[in-house]
Amino acid sequence: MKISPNHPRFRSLETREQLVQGFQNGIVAVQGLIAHGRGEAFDYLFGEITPKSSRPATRAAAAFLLSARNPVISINGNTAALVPRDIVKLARLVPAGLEVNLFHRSPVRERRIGSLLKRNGAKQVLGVNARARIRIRRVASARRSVDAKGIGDADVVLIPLEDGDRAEALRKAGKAVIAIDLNPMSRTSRAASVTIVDNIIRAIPELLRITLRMKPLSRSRLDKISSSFDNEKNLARAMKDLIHYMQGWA
Ligand code: PTJ
Repeated sequence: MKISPNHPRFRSLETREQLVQGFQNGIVAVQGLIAHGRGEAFDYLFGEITPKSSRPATRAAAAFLLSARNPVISINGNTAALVPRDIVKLARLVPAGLEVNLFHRSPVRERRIGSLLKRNGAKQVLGVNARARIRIRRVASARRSVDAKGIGDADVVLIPLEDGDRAEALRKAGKAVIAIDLNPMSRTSRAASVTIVDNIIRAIPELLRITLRMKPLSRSRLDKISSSFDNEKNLARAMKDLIHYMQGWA
């Protein structure tokens, strides 16, 4: 479907279209369309703009990524369909590994997502036909199985649009977890070390921009930014952003 850029809901409709095409091309799980609907509802309540609270979270996320020993970005179907180019650029900039890790696991979809990332400039994609896999304890889904060289060995993991179960398990495994989730109340948001409460279509380009700007900072400066970030307090700010926008309607 061709959407006119003059339509007042152009960006939202275009995003839906990207996901539908991603589903038709075997990238997005059918459940991914439902998950997007939940995210979209929150985005609507935030006024479809980046909440103020996401700025300190984005800075903290960049600091964690840039100072990590082995940072890895976990890729699911929705992420691959919505931000393939920028997520690869971010991985190359940090540099961080890219690992396909699906909730609704299928080897065919893993391979398709891997090829899509490669077409967008990724040199190596982990998690596709991986021989050396290990299991993360306390995860009750297919996401428990991770690449031993990727998420298995990572000290910092970026998990856009994740389920709470694995976010909690990754923290328990001693990893720093960066989540991107429009729902500030989700289990993922609360379990993460840093949660960027924003739509992934805005959050990843912004994270890319901030990471580029922070890349020259010293290790001690990065450590100061990451250690002074308080996720619980920042999620409370995100709730205030949401209430503030909704009060404008009352
Ligand atoms: O491709 P797969 O098989 O790995 O599956 C991916 C989905 C997204 C289907 C899977 O991870 C899933 O079921 O996720 P959940 O548990 O529904 O959680 C998705 C979270 O992401 C929810 O809290 C949504 O509010 C949030 N969300 C959805 N769309 C966006 C979003 N957050 C930011 N930006 C979005 N565009």
